[in-house]
Amino acid sequence: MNCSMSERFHLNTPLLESVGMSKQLGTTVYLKMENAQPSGSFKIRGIGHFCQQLARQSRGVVCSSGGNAGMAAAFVARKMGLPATVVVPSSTSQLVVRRLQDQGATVRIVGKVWDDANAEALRLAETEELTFVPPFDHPLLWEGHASLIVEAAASLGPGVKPGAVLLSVGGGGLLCGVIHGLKDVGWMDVPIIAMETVGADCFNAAIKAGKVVTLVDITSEATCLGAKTICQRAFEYSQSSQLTIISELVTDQEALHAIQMFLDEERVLVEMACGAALAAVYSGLIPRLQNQGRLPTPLGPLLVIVCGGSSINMEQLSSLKQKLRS
Ligand code: PLV
Repeated sequence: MNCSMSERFHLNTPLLESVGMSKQLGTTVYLKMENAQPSGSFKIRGIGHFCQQLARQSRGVVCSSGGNAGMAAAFVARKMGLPATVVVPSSTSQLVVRRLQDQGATVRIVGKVWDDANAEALRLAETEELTFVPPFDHPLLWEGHASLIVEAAASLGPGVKPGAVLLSVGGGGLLCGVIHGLKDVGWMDVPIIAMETVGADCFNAAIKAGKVVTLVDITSEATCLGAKTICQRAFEYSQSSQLTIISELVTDQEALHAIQMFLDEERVLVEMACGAALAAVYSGLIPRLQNQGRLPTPLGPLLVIVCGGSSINMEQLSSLKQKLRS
């Protein structure tokens, strides 16, 4: 049965306390479990909101994606009774292609990285008169993603404020949404730790260059972080004196180690894009930032956005272990 048009598509996700991570950091760590969303990641918040606003009269939607935005678009379109086309690059795993098809989407594989797929999705939107669903660069997406901070604040209860928020950055949509959410709940002074992997680091590269730059290539296995250019709004936020955004990188090996640790400790399997954020805890980055005076000591509770992701199963995990062994 289709959802009514006024209904939202995302769930209120649990906010769990991680005993293991809290012990490691010496402060309470809260996990916002976006992996539990019906599409497997936080993307459904923004994309659900976007489609409610813009796709009601649509002939169908087309989304360019590394995978998870497409999963959200496919899920939402199915609930709205609309056809969905998802254009992914060849770096997207077969596993995700299958999962997209299971959600009822038509999948097209175009180009090597997301930017190539995006060009094709824009072309299809134009020629086939479909609603283009962007994966990260749109104010309605950010408005939708903001709900995860509002929910986390409600779960923490009055008087509890995070010492920092930890998240992953691909094209910057999650970051922009989290900032909207921080504004909504009056937490603008909470530092944000924005994680990318080496080789999928367009945000870090922009900050270093002092302007938005386009990476030559994506060389990380965290392909869902693999936009070559950060969205303009995320870069602008990085330059704002009202916000503290700490941009840091981890290697693919560190992200992989993090997803294995998270599986062992929290019994939850997430993809590399999410591992990038988790690695900030497991690789010792947080105390290093404290030692450098970039995060306060002692640190208040850490809010970790467990962004999730569908590009992972036991087979994928083994193949990543093989690939990254060295
Ligand atoms: N993934 C986008 C962009 O890919 C996509 O098309 O699915 N965590 C997960 C699990 C993700 O899938 C993504 C983005 C991010 C984090 C980063 O979010 P963003 O792009 O809003 O910064 C190229």
